Amino acid sequence: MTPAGLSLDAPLLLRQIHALGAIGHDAAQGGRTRIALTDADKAGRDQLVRWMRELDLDVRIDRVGNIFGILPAASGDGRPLMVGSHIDTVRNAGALDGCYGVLAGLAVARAYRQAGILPRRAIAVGAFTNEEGVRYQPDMMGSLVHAGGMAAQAALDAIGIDGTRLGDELARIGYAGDMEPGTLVPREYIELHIEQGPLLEAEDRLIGVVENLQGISWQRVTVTGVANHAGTTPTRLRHDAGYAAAACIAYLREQVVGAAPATTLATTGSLRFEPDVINVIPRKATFTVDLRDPDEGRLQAAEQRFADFLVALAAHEGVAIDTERLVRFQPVAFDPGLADRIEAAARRRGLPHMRMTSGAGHDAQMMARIAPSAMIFVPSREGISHNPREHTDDAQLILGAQVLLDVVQDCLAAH
Ligand code: HGY
Ligand code: MN
Ligand code: MN
Repeated sequence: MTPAGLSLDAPLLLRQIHALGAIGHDAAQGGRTRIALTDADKAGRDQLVRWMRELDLDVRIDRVGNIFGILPAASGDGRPLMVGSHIDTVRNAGALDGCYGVLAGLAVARAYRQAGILPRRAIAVGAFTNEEGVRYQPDMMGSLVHAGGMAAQAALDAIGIDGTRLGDELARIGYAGDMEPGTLVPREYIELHIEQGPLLEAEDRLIGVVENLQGISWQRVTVTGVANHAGTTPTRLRHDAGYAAAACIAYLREQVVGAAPATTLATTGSLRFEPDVINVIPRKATFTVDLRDPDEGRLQAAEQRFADFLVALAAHEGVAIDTERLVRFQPVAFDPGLADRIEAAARRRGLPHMRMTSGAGHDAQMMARIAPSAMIFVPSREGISHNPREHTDDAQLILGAQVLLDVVQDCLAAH
């Protein structure tokens, strides 16, 4: 039992994780897909709101569809403590990314309800819109707007990779709320999340005390060459957009990542050729570049090296290369005091833990702009995520949620 006699309903937390994971599930692929503002995302949102109402939380929805379930304070009007994450997913995702943190937040609120007590300050459980940024960029969009880093109107006017307008889709699924984003300014924000990487498992730790989060640079690159016959066009006369794209991907791995400290990461997750026909030299290649590094200087150096390479490649291959910046977030340091509370909670429970950097982007990096924020990680089996094989043992999930409840109570006891 935790200090104030609050206890988590662990079986219900696990049932809700599985139930939410079943929404948008594709048995053939093995995962679930609830891309932001699709019907599947709506179904997930509807289920979350039902669970919030079952706990008699005050459900508030803001203009960009961020959902908050608020457990009121026993008295007084101190700023709320906020926990949360996201419930939108990438394509064919695991069941835990984001969802675990939101549902563990509900479990924290439920612990108070089941004990028949109210917290000293209100507890807000947040589910932010479009954390994944798959359909509409940037990622972490809902929390970015909440934190004042993007105007609500700009988010509503964002055009997706499918040509839809975010605000239209939000209205279509019935989550165009009326609360002004950023209305809820928490005194602290704590996000529980799976690590999505291999470190905790490799180090045989159960809790990650996340001190910082690496910088993220997303861009879309468009190469325009000349379509031509695959059988009649000598190599020296080609302006092959497909080859140029492949050269970029190879350069990123060999020269940008290979020549940099081990911390720089480069990923091309999306690549499209036109006309995408076996015997036609591609006239166009459109691909994405995701660069990350915990150090801002190294991230800038990686961006610059790649930009210089594109200029030289365009000249050498006789193609045009255009880039469009989609996302750029600097590395973020979380609140040392909150990190200390997380570490103390893990230590009190005798849980092996370690301090670490987050490789993935999270809503906490946006909330850190307006409130002391920190994250708690639990292990991911084989470090796998953004993949149906994403897995964390039930016992590990429960321990993480208990640490979250401990930290919440610790914060509420202090302020
Ligand atoms: O891209 C990320 O790191 C996060 O999953 N949106
Ligand atoms: Mn996530
Ligand atoms: Mn994710």
